[in-house]
Amino acid sequence: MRARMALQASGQKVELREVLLKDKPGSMLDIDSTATVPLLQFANGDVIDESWQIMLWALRQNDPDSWPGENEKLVTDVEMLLEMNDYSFKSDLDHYKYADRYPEFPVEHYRIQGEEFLQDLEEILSESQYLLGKNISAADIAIFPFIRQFANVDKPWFDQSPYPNLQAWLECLVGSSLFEAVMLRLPVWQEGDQPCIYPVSH
Ligand SMILES: N[C@@H](CCC(=O)N[C@@H](CS)C(=O)NCC(=O)O)C(=O)O
Repeated sequence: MRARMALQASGQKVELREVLLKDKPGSMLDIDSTATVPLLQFANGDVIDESWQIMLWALRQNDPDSWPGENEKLVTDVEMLLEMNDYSFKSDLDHYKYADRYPEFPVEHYRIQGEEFLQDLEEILSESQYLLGKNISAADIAIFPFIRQFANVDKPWFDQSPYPNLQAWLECLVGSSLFEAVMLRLPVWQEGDQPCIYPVSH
């Protein structure tokens, strides 16, 4: 999702192959043993298998909205938030989402663990409209899909939770045209298909 949004924002075109995680194509397994999505392969065979690195690559080609632009300080700031999101919150989110697979604790236990990150974000967003200031940046784009998943586990709970700034931030990003554009469902890729160029030109 975050990689697609960066491609969409930068207008950087790639051939997009939608895959089913439970039925990954052999050609995908051949190029990268981690076999996670997203995966970007270049014509020379180089591969990027981290979504944040794909975002950076796209934005370094073209960054009309100055998400990190050429600003290395901003890149470091995004990376600090992403580290919390990707290495700690993501695991809390998985436990909360699939609490029935982790019956050692009730679902509320996993929610409380995830809330630590929600509290950090709420604090930031009580002082600025977006995570790195008054303008949207790659940090917002990279993190909000995970907060959206967390919120959707129990939306009535999230809507009454003590995080009003986070709620408003999420609503704004989920309602954005950028998010709407990447939610477009594409058919699963099959060998021999016509290339699907993404982002789609209008
Ligand atoms: N570090 C990777 C993690 C990506 C990741 O975990 N992707 C999940 C789907 S959202 C995946 O491909 N899982 C492999 C599987 O379920 O087989 C990134 O952010 O690019």
